[in-house]
Amino acid sequence: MAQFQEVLKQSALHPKPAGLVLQYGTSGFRTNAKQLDHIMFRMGLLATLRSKKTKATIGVMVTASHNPEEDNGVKLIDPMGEMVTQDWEEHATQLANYMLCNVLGPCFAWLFCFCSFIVGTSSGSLSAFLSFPSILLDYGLVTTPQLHYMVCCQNTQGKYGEATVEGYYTKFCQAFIQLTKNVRSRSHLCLDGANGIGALKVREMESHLKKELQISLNNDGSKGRLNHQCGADYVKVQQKPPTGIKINPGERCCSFDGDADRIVYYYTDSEGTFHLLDGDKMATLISTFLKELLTQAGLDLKIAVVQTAYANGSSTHYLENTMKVLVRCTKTGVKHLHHVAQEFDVGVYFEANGHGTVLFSKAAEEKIQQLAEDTNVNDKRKKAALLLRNTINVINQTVGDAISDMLLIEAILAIKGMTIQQWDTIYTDLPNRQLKVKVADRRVIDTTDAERRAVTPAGLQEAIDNLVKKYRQARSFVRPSGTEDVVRVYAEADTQESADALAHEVSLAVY
Ligand code: NG1
Ligand code: ZN
Repeated sequence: MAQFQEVLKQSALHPKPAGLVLQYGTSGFRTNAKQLDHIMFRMGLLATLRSKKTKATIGVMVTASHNPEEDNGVKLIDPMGEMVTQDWEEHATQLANYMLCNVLGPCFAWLFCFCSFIVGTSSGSLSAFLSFPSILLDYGLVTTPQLHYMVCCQNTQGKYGEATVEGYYTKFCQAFIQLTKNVRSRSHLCLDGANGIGALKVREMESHLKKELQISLNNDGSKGRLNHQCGADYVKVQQKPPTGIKINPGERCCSFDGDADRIVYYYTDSEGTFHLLDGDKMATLISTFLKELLTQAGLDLKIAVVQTAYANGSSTHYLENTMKVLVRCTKTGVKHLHHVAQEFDVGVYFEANGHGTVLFSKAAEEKIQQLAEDTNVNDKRKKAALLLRNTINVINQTVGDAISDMLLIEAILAIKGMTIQQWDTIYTDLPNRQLKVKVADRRVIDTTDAERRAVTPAGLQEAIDNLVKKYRQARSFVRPSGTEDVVRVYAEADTQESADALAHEVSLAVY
């Protein structure tokens, strides 16, 4: 009971603002940083309980991700580095909004025994967690995917890698160097770090790359504001390059988001036209590469690409009809994509916004490993198996990771001798537009069919269907955001004018 009193005393130092109700959304709690103090403290408690339940080390990541500097967020990471399960999202919401003694009273006798969690932040303070007896390690400033990696390493006794930032760089950079060791010409990459933690970490990592990848770093946090007119979300949604960066025609560029779990590529052509290569283009390049290697290796493994409703229709068409790859669509939020990708030997998943990775089943990894070590196979199969093995090692399988994705894409382009323009022409995106609509209560919109159709309010879907019919190759859907108080509208059509007009008309139907 003394422990219970102590926690209540500590909790009183982090009071919940009266009337404030927050929900654990698509990726944890997200709101203005000033409103999050009590949430931070309570997430320390929840991490302790989750550790107790899973008998493993849990992660707590503090990050504003792609949102503006004044925002912040916090989320839990489960033992294998994946997002916390859905039933615990409910517990998180309860714990955030109710009186602590009502929620936690019964479980206090055993609360802090045999449990541990680790914390990391992409910018905010971690002080709310440091008084917890269950805290194992404070990693300080790390990217979100680095903390996911640490959790997995902690719980697999180092089998996935060493649970340090150095260990992270060593694992992924060594794999990159191995993967590209027979490739001669290497060009240079222009990187926008969104003034976030990713820039800092790329700088730290550079010596491990041994000059095998030349990166010029912009928006490294020395001047600009986090995610302000830069970063992956800005580039993707605005469909233009970050402001203030000089980009030479044809130059290969990429942008991270503020916590480096998203990445998008782009270039401008000789006429100054901007070309975006988003998560869909990355999923296509990666799955094509992997499928070719699996064929060359003679391995019969089932590969699939997992997307969301935001995936460009052209990408889905190309993957299904030209590449003959199985495509699955899930609800928005990487936890959903991750889950479906686990059903396959090789599951490539990406949100269009550039958040994604590749998962390999245990059986697939073992088959690849066996073939790579087999002395009786021909050179072609062996070479493919070795490339596959190094590809597995360059990928952060715990979560979408801008740094690891960048190394993977750079390696694939180098191995294939492909320019960003050649990659871009694999298929042509349908023009599209994303809008945000502010409504009184976004929760009145309920969706089905992986968020592609609205069930409520009555008549909304019918109105959208009628608008879509007016345009060619058109598609549109609406859904309430899980991270912002807005409804998102997406539209695509045969021309940019049509996509813009459709998105506008659908947003009027949402009011
Ligand atoms: P919401 O706000 O639920 O649309 C956004 C992104 C998600 C995901 C989360 C978490 C879009 C359309 N939505 O979710 O894909 O990345 O943020 O960061 O990009
Ligand atoms: Zn992010």
